[in-house]
Amino acid sequence: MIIQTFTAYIGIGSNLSEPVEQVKSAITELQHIAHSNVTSISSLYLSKPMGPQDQDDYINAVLALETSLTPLELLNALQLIENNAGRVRKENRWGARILDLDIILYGNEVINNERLIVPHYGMKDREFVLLPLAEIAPNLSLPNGQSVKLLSQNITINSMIKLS
Ligand code: A4P
Ligand code: MG
Repeated sequence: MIIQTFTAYIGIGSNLSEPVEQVKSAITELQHIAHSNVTSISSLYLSKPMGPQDQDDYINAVLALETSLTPLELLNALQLIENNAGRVRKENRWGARILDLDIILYGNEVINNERLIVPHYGMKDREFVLLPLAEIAPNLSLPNGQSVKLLSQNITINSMIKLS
């Protein structure tokens, strides 16, 4: 039997409880997701909060995962990691969080259902997604053909700093 695999790109964000450590341990957890292999990891980036400004700066990163999980199975795995990190879901949109794991892209798929919108709805407007993504996948295009590198070159950087 041939098992189909997809390259998914996962956005990682944290601005609470030692965010650098949160992002590093999330990367370790992502390396342990079943039926999946992490194939590249971006640098960590220090970014200004998008949304309410009365919260700390974020640490963001993006990684690539070869996976044979379906998109919803992958989302379940990500939400389990978020919950284990102590994430409490609050009503306040774009508020502070210990760990946020988003599916940025899943192969060339376009997904739009109750639980999942892929490509991630905000990816094209977020320097903290586009720059780390272009770092690890400079030749990548979105399902609609747009170049990630071009998008990353045209986004406002908002004083984001590449850490390591
Ligand atoms: N969901 C739909 N599509 C996806 C997807 N592609 N990946 C659903 C992951 N989840 C997806 O998510 C709410 C629901 O979205 C999930 O149950 C899933 O079914 P959530 O993580 O509970 O909520 P959220 O992340 O607080 O909501 P939202 O609006 O997605 O937040 P954002 O847009 O991710 O923004 N500033 C900086 N500098 N860096 C950041 O990382 N992050 C946010 C959060 C705000 N400001 C930031 C950053
Ligand atoms: Mg999220």
